[in-house]
Amino acid sequence: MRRCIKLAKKGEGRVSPNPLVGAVIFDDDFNIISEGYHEKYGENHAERNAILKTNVDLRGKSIIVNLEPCSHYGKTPPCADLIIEKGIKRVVAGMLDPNPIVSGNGIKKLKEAGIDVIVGILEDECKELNKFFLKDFIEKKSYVTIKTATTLDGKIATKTGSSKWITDETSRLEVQKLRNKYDAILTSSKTVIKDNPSLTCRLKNGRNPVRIILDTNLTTPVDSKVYIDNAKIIVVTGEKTPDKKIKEYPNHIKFIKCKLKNGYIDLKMAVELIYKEGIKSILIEAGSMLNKSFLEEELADNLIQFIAPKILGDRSSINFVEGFERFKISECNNLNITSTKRLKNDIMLIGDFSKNRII
Ligand code: AOF
Ligand code: ZN
Repeated sequence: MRRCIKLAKKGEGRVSPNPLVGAVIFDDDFNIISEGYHEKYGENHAERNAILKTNVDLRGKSIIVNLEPCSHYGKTPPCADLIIEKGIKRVVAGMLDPNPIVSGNGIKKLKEAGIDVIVGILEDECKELNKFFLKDFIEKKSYVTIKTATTLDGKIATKTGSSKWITDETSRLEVQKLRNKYDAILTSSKTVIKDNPSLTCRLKNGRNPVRIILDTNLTTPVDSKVYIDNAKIIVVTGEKTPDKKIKEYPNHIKFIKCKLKNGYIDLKMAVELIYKEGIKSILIEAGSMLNKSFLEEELADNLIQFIAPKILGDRSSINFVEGFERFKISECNNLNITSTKRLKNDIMLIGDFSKNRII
């Protein structure tokens, strides 16, 4: 199953809104006969790729896959049918498919054909792998992650705005990998004005995510780097923003008008509108105010914090979340840590916000 998960990850950034799936076929002595993964949206599923890659007679063999094989005619015929047709005798699946047209039906079909089926191997890891897909099918919402890079004392910049660089180059490479994985990166007009980031993915063979800018009154310069046309760009603006002002921007930008709340974009509504654009996962790369608003409204599922072994210690420097008035520890936003990774000199901490946990 770990091998399946590893294979599945090769499809990151390429298969959305479909799941990440890997499949391995093996014999009774656990020799691997073939393997495959879902490589690209709309193309063959993992099981089909693994099966079609080999000329070996698969009768009596076993297949392991991190998601229940499908039972429906979609862009390709059902994987369950192909497994049956090839005479495979055992199927091991990591988890059931949350997609209602499949959920349980794939397993049923296989069992009815006399195949030995086992479900739920490394289930938590399989769910973690496909958390965007689960969020989509279970809650009909985009999966939201806040990414930040801080000192040990939680600072993202000095009071004069100096922030280059808090984390080292290995951490910054991880950020590029994240950009390759999420459907979209979201930031604020404030960050665009202050840092003029490009928010592209600069990995070799990487792909650019959709870039989303929240710009209540359209104050970002029309020639900001983020507006350069090599990926889809969405600007969420206030419902009263005049069309005349929108027309000043490059016309490849998609504008979405959104209700305001206390003078700013209503984040709950913005996230719903973004989901309607087909975006299933959002990586927030912004500053302390937007981070705070996402926490306040409990709209974030996940936090990825790169922590550098530096202490700034200045009271006026900028925290990665700012603006709460809280008096009790019981008022904190709590996280369940899902992983910690030591990078060169930094730590990458990943956690789910407890309130929004779907796994
Ligand atoms: C995948 N890749 O390896 C598996 C999937 O639109 P379709 O026809 O490609 O079907 C997508 C559905 O198929 C998806 O929502 C999931 O329920 C099921 N399994 N999908 O894209 C795969 N095994
Ligand atoms: Zn399938």
